[in-house]
Amino acid sequence: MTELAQWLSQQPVDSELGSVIASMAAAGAEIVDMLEQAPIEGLVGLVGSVNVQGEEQKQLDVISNDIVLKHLRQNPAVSILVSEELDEAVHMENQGAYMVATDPLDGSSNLDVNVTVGTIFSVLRANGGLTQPGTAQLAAGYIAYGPATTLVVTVGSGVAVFTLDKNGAFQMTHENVRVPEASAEYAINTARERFWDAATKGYVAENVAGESGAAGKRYNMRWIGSMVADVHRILMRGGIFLYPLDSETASKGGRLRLLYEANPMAMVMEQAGAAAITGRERILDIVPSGIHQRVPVILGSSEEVRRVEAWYAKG
Ligand code: AHM
Ligand code: MG
Repeated sequence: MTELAQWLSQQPVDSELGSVIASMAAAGAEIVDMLEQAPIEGLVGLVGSVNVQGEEQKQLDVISNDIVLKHLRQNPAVSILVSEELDEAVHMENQGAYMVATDPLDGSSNLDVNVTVGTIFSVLRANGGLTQPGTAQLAAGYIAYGPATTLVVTVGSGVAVFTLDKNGAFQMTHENVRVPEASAEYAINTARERFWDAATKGYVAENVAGESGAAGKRYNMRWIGSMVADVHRILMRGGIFLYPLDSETASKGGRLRLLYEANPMAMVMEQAGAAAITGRERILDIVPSGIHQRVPVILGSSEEVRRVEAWYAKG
């Protein structure tokens, strides 16, 4: 088996960039230790504060953020941290070459029901400024805390998957993962149908129509409501995930955040042969207007993403 450190040493990345990925992996191992004990320790529910996004923070969101911050502070290669849980970017007292953008605990509304959640991360050059497009990412990935703890990472040459073993080491369990181009599974929060635009309504209606619809095949709907879990399913067996711009999220630009949700997932998808768009443009091409910017997200199997894109092109 190939351990993460060994794999990193074989990748076209310098040892400092490799160390940033190793720090995120170490933070993930500590977060899952904490999550496994959280119900016993009584670490559930809200902390009583609201983050910059106007969302209530859970205790575990705050603790996970602290764990990531601790690991990155210990790494002299990292000089800037952008986090979903922190209003402002953290500038460390070093000249480290790298910046990390992270959602330390995505899907935390699922924690009280023991559903897979995860840590998402994006690594960029620190000297490129806070608002670099996703194409500038040097590495990206996520750690999914499910039945197994899974690290998914790309450094721009394919996607590798590692599983945390009992000794605390990440062992490679899939190399060069490819998302199937065709799929018959879609993921969208259908309770929001009344807010959808014509393209989303048209695409989903075709899927619901099954064999008699324009797609000519029967679809299944799978929605976990935890982006890491939904994206991981798509990475491993194909499918499409949609959180489109709708009439309710339009004023904010969308639901999901560009720097630490959409961009890292888009890089993983593209590196696995899949696609990621807003409906009208490639996610990785967007130049952010702010560190907490939101965007529509449509990602997954390329045939399905192209179908949605065709719907957007109609109007
Ligand atoms: P979070 O970062 O506050 O956890 O929000 C992100 C989550 C995603 O994991 C998930 O895809 C989406 O929000 C679910 O949104 P909704 O509750 O509107 O269905
Ligand atoms: Mg999130």
